[in-house]
Amino acid sequence: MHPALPTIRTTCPYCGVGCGVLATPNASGGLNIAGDPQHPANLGRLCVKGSALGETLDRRGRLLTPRIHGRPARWNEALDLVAKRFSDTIAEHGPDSVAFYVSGQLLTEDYYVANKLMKGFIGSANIDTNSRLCMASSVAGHRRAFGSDTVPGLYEDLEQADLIVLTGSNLAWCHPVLYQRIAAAKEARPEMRVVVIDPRRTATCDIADLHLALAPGSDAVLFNALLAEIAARNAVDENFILNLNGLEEAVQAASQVQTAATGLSGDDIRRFLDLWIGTERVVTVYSQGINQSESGSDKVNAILNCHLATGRIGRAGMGPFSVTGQPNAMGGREVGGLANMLACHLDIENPVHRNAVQDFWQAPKMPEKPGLKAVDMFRAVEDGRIKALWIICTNPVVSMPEADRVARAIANCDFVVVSDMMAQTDTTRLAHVLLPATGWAEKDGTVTNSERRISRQRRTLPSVGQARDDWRILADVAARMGWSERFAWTTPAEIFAEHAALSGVAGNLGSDFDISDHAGITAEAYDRLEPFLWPQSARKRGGRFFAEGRFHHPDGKARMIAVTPRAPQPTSAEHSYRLNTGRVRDHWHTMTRTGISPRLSRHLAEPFLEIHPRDAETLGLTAAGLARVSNPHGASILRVLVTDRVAMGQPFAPIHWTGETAPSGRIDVLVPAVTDPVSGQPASKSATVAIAPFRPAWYGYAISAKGISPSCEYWARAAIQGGWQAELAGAEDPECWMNYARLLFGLDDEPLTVRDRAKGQIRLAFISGGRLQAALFIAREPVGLSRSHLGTLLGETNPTDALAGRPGSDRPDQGALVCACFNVGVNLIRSTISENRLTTVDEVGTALRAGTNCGSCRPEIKALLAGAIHGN
Ligand SMILES: Nc1nc2c(c(=O)[nH]1)N[C@H]1C(S)=C(S)[C@@H](COP(=O)(O)OP(=O)(O)OC[C@H]3O[C@@H](n4cnc5c(=O)[nH]c(N)nc54)[C@H](O)[C@@H]3O)O[C@H]1N2
Ligand SMILES: Nc1nc2c(c(=O)[nH]1)N[C@H]1C(S)=C(S)[C@@H](COP(=O)(O)OP(=O)(O)OC[C@H]3O[C@@H](n4cnc5c(=O)[nH]c(N)nc54)[C@H](O)[C@@H]3O)O[C@H]1N2
Ligand code: SF4
Ligand SMILES: [Mo]
Repeated sequence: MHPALPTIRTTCPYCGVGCGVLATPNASGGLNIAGDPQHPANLGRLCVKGSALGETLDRRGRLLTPRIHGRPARWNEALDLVAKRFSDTIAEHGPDSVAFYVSGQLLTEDYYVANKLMKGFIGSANIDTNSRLCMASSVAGHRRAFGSDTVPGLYEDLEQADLIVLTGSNLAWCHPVLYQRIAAAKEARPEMRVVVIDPRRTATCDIADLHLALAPGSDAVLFNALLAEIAARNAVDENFILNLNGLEEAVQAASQVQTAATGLSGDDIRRFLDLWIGTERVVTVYSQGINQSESGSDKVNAILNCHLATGRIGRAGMGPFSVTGQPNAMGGREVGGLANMLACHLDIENPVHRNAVQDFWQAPKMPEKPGLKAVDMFRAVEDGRIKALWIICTNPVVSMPEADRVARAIANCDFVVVSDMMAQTDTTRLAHVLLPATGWAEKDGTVTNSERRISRQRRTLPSVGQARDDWRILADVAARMGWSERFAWTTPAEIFAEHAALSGVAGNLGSDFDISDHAGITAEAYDRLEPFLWPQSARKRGGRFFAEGRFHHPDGKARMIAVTPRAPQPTSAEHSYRLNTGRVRDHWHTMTRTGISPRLSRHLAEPFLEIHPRDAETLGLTAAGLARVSNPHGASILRVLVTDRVAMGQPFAPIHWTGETAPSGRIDVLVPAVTDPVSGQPASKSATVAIAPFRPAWYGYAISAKGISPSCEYWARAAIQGGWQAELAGAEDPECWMNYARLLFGLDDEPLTVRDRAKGQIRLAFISGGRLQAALFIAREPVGLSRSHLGTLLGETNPTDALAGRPGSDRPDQGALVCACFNVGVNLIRSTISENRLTTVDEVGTALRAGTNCGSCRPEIKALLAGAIHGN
């Protein structure tokens, strides 16, 4: 062990829970990771993604130098070129001919600089962010209701509530530490109730007393029914409603709803209404099942309406709660990183606000109107209105709706700059100039989590190659465009101090976001900065908002919005399935980081389609076979996963696979760019599609210690211990399997080949120095091999084993991985449960350790327990 390298307190770079992480540099140049017991968000807990951070810090795949048209370049050359092309384009076509597309994963300091450069100096509001795909409807809903983008509550409300409603949120997988906090609170106070509203039966339903599998898109109907019932039962808070406008109109609109549209039984709806209305301390948590909709803002307001009418907001254990997805979605909103915001929650269209920010920045010009929102921005790229585009910290070729169209638009743009930490992504591939950014462990700054808590992210490792911090790259370009004095910071601390000072100006104009206590922060104080809740100013420090009924509209009142629910785009005879999309437990978005970790890749290793057994039967789909999903926008091929977790007609597919990991699994090629008219957020969860079996001539499974470069209709690659695996399927047999395998693995050697002509199976193994280097298994049916076993054979010395493709008697097949921390598979858990007649998750933990570290797999273990049948 390295002697006494100090532990550094930092923050997890994944979800919006914003867990504190203890990172200790180790002798091998990496980090040992633990939860920070002192951080208020997680109190020492981490989920599996956070725990595996140490496995994702590899140099492999990193972008090490700037590149111009693919060739390595020097920083000066690259920065000069970016500045010149942006300046020339602006000079010739005006400021609105350029755009930045940035990310809720940037640090506040990076984001601040990007926003200042575009809005204050270039003089356009064409800066938008992947938060448009994520939080825009919540922002719009908050601003309509409260007059500001304010999250009223705190995480501790989740523990203090008597009822938690989770709608459009798979908290168990997407905000695991908050889920665990709720699960622990419920265990301590079993009278606490949890309702999950989701068309799908997710892992989150594990703690639900009631699961409402409503019809997709019908949330506003349900919450309107709730508002109407609140009014009918006189459950409004007579004092609080004095602080509201629009109550009558909202109730009037709500009373029109027909609850049949939810597809729920009258009994279930009544239970929900009784519970909600009868429980004072209620928190309604919502996320992408609400936001990502063609009427997401209305859905948000339908929820806010109920909390406003009952005055259940801003007090202990109650309130609406938009849980943010990305680590700094909130910080991005605070700096004004969306095209329709200014800075510090000020309004771009308000001349007083605009002038105040312009004075503060000493900016030459400011846009008077909002810029282009993400979908419109890429349309403008497509039709040539935007001629220079800078994409930072996001992968739109994968994550934007109509992704193929977005890819074409970027490919045809005159000048595209991409800043990323990784060399090869679907988006970096299209860059004219590629700029290497430092990653999580290498950068200093701040992030804001879902409860408005600002935490330091601290540098824990030296930067890789020539990578530079995003704020510095932006400031260097700004300087080259002629604004060096206004972009002259030398540290993130100085940027934070400026941001905090500007927030004081905003606070004087009535903004909720005011952290002016930190305006003059020194480098030392910034180094020591403890996690704190905003606001932090002479006016207000931390705490909840709105309990006293004062809001940020000019008259100080909140607005209830009359909501007329809208159904999603109808399905048609040809495209009769509604495709739901979302996340899996162990991967993050486009997997550029989590995809490196074998541990995180074992839970779900390929893109899949969850489909109801009756639909599968109708369509002739078989479990573990492949399905082709298509509509006029594009087509995907996905592995079939037959399950009644989804309802008939409502298949689900994950968003994570890319051209790098499974080119036929990119799901956003199918999602139409239909957006919410208020927020501009795309409806990412309701594409209409046709589904048919994809029947390849052959199925394959490959493992290799080096690379695998498949060429066939379907493939999905994943990291395994000591190398890679790939699932394959092809429409036609190649002429020679040996040549195919050589190309696949980039090996010239003679493989050991075993054929079973009767079954049509072929197995080829490349052995070198007595060790297994690579193997390919081909069959006419989906290859029925033990992946968990084969995945451990690379480098092993017994090739017969490799060709057998199943565990020897001394090595039981673990099956799909459930507990990623202790490597425990589904088969072992099942057999241990039945042999020992285990009945609780804790008993499984005692027997196998599964579920005892990060706890992310506890809902799945519970489901296995529920499915276990103990004989007498
Ligand atoms: N493991 C993991 N965690 C993550 C991320 C990740 O990539 N991986 N990403 C982070 C980010 S950026 C975000 S934004 C969050 C997202 O967190 P979530 O919003 O919780 O995640 P999703 O899986 O996108 O969608 C949530 C649920 O919405 C449901 N849904 C679909 N349509 C409807 C509907 O009409 N009504 C209702 N009520 N529900 C519906 C889906 O079935 C799904 O279960 O997760 C964050 N955390
Ligand atoms: N159908 C469908 N589509 C969706 C969604 C859905 O639920 N359904 N969800 C949407 C949502 S909520 C979101 S948030 C988006 C997410 O989609 P994206 O933002 O496109 O996904 P990421 O993989 O997080 O992209 C981050 C990129 O930044 C790079 N990176 C990481 N750290 C840094 C850094 O410090 N600096 C720089 N410069 N680069 C860095 C990573 O390597 C990666 O390439 O997807 C959206 N798309
Ligand atoms: S819940 Fe997991 S992914 Fe989210 S911040 Fe905490 S450790 Fe990171
Ligand atoms: Mo997100």
